[in-house]
Amino acid sequence: MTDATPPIPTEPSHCGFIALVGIPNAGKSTLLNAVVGSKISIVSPKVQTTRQRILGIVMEPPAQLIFVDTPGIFSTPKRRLERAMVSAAWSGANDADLVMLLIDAVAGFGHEEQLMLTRLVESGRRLVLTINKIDLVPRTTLLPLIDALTAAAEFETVFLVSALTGDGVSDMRQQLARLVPQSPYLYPEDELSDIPMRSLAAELTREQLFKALFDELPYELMVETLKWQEFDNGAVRIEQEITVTREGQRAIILGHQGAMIKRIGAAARVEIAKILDRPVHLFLHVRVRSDWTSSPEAFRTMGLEFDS
Ligand SMILES: Nc1nc2c(ncn2[C@@H]2O[C@H](COP(=O)(O)OP(=O)(O)OP(=O)(O)O)[C@@H](O)[C@H]2O)c(=O)[nH]1
Ligand SMILES: [Mg+2]
Repeated sequence: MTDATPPIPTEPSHCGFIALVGIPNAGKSTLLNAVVGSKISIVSPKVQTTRQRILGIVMEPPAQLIFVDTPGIFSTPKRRLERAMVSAAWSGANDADLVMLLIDAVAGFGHEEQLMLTRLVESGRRLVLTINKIDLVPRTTLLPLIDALTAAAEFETVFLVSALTGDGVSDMRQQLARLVPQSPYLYPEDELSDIPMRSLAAELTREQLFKALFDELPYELMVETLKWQEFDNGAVRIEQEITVTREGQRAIILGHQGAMIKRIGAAARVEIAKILDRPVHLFLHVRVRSDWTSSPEAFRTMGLEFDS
């Protein structure tokens, strides 16, 4: 006869994908970084910053929350790149267990949000609502906004957050942990994202290009990490290529006597070194390729579908 001790009851684990969708600039990437607690996805005051789906993985035991940052959705994508981005956002939404509609409290519930919400309701996905940027509006404006949105669709819950200050973010994590389905964890517990370091490093350079150039930033710009060499002393040598479509854009990025590219490189190097936690030597080249936006290979590099 064995004297078996009864198994210790353990809580079943939960795990699910939560897609962050919203119009460009709603603060999806800022929120992703805030929930993960690390810079995974780049952010800028300009619209259409995020180009591909990026996962942010959060442990909230007994749940693992897999957030999916997506490009901003808008109803009139014209260029091939825009179409590919909007399409990547919709497929992020369609693959998720929960879709989080992110509404910018300042922008409110406008026409674009209405179109998006109609399509989300038609998709039959489970929806949660997040009003972001609450640091920018008086509290009294929030209630009518929530009323209008909850009248238009059924949301399982409503969050009020400021992704920038972090207000409401930890409460959001805890509540979402109860909403994702029962499932084993799908990623290792110490993983923060699925984005390869080479791609994140390229994204961090793209972020500095946004910051430095702002209004002069060419829309058709791509950054790619070409070489990555690790040395015994811990340092990393990274070579990246910035591709633009016209010579004039190249000149803007280089700046007078190369001053602009030097500044961008220095700032990007600091950001990349922060994430890698080791010394970084960064080398940037700018090339002109007038037709890169009609190259299927370039889209693949960016993680986008060419024929969207
Ligand atoms: N004041 C304030 N600003 C915010 C907040 N969240 C985001 N922002 C700002 O809004 C701008 C856009 O933020 P992003 O996170 O890049 O927005 P996004 O929705 O990812 O944009 P796309 O990738 O272009 O679709 C940035 O300037 C952020 O600093 C917030 O809670 N409060
Ligand atoms: Mg973004």
